Amino acid sequence: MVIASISLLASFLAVLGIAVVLSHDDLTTPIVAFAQNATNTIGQNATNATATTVTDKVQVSIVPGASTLTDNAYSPNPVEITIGQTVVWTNDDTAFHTVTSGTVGAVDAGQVFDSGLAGPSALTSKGKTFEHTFDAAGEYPYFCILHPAMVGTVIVN
Ligand SMILES: [Cu+2]
Repeated sequence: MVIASISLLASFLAVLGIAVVLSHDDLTTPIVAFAQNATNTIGQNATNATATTVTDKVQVSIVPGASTLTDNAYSPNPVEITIGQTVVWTNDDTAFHTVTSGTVGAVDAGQVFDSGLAGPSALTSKGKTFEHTFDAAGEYPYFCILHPAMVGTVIVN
């Protein structure tokens, strides 16, 4: 009953903004809380660093029904970026597509970048992504191997 009364009194004083230290053990509580805040701050900084990286990525969608579209199959098109940025293509269609550098039938097609017809970067189904980082200025035409009418351009400034 006495302990309960002390707790009640402490609560009442706490409301008034008066700190009451009931025992030595209570002194450790604020120290632990401070340590947790420090950890959280470090964690948030790490998250911010990741967020900065994300802004260096520019999204391009392979739109639904892309197979029968031409220069509207990739959106936006053209996509304009700056040197060092990464274009991330996402297949938002249900069909299999590619993102292949160059022009249809050119000997150097696919040499700069190519999501390909097999392997982990292949845009075989909806939701799959392929990315390429551009380190030199210029205009980069690209197309879909499976639907050669699908064409796009990346402009790197
Ligand atoms: Cu295609």
